[in-house]
Amino acid sequence: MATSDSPLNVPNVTLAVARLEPGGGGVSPPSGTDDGTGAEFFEDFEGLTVGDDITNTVFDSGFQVYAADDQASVGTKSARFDNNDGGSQTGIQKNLSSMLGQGDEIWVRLDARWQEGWLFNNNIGWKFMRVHTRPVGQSNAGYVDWYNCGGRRDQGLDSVAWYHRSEPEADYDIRAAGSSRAADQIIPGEWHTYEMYVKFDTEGVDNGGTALIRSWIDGVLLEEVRDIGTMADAAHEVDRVHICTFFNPPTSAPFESFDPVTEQTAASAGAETGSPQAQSMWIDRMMIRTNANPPVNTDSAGNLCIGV
Ligand SMILES: [Ca+2]
Repeated sequence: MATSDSPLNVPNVTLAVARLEPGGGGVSPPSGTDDGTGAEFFEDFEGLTVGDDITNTVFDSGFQVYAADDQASVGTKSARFDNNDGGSQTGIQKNLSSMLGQGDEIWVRLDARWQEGWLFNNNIGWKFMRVHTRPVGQSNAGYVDWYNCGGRRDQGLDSVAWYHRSEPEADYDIRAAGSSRAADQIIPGEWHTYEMYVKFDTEGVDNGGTALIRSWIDGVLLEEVRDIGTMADAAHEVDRVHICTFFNPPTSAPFESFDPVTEQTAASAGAETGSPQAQSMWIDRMMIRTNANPPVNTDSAGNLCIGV
């Protein structure tokens, strides 16, 4: 099904991520599937016309996201995200049908495949999954994020493959995980299943609140963040999800890309303004659930999740 990605046709590469060690969380994927019944959002892209820009049809906003049949995790179609060299605006926004608030929960699950030879923007990272919070009816109070990146030097983090960030937390706390076991990797050129869960509160469960962030790859728990808030104010609301949104280029040198083949950074002209190069990625089988219609599966630690 998958074919080589020209012109950046290089062997499969790896981007290391950390997983919880055995005993620290789930170590096997959940069983069963979720057909999307009652889900806030589910799209397998099979009913779409190849080539159509779907940023304002399937989704509510975005840039250069198309129905495609050159890759798919299930069926024959997916959504392809095309990034220009130096581009900073690809990605999509999906609005929720009703606002979430304190105590509510959201799960965002999708299959994703990065083109072989994909380069991440170093230093600031790349916004893989985001959930947006705001004061009621106003513009912005920050996002809860899953970033993929090569590092974040302004935070003293090198060779960091992914991290979670909670902007609503006043200190912009960052949870980072460095390279780990070879088996625990994001692999460009292959489809894998990624999921993020957020429970919304002003304090984490370890600090007297109920806020939690969890993430999974292929149904295996990567991290559980227990000690930071996910809302700045209990009266705020959660209105939308962003997927694979723009790179937010660094504002000062060094302008670098992160090469997952070598896990090294390099000077990159494109990284000064956005994507380090022209490159594409695909998503499929995207689902959003909330506590109004929660998932039916659990991981091996008993955590509710949409699953694989
Ligand atoms: Ca599909």
